[in-house]
Amino acid sequence: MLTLYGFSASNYYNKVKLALMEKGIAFEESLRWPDQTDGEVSPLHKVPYLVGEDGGMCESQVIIDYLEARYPQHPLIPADPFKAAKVREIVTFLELHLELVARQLFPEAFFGGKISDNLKVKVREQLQKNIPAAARLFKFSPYVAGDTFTIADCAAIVHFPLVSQATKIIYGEDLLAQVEGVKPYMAKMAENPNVQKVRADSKANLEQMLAHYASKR
Ligand SMILES: N[C@@H](CCC(=O)N[C@@H](CS)C(=O)NCC(=O)O)C(=O)O
Repeated sequence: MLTLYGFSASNYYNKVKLALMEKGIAFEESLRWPDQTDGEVSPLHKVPYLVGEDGGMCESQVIIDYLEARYPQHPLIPADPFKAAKVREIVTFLELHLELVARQLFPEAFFGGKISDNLKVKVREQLQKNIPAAARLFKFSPYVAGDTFTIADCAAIVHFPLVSQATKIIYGEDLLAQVEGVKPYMAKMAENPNVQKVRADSKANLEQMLAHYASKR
């Protein structure tokens, strides 16, 4: 049996959880806050990490690539190498160029901290460049990478709302709203029962997460 470690309010945790559910792989969840993680499996104490009969590993994309190779049922990455690359390209844009940039706003947007005005300006400039660039890759037909549900959807579904919320809180404007198609895409994805389950679990975990982080300050 596979065990997914982390917490349900984490977007990266939910990216892997959604992939496991969509692939129909049996797994159990075990709650771990970053300070409770196993440094042998997740040396930077980040979540998610996965442990199964083969061993343990961290980094959501590494985990998903492992799951695809190990459990070929219900593929979430196309078999064709070029199409697979195009799916992974979207994941990289979502994470490296959108989520990781917007993440710098999270301490103030979500955790009651303060970030400098300088950083806010810098992040806004980067997002204003990166969002339209990423948007050139998005298909929304109806899935983010084309006509099939892929790992790019597992990433988009969990990362889009955070980029929207963080920029709305910090700048008073959802910088992702400029991308035509995000809203109807998210509405369509919300029809998926696995997405609904992940969202409900995330919501239920949110207050617990805020309390946990507040107790560490
Ligand atoms: N690149 C990592 C990012 C994971 C990540 O940033 N996880 C956050 C929760 S959403 C975390 O564990 N943060 C705690 C920390 O960095 O100490 C992945 O894809 O798994």
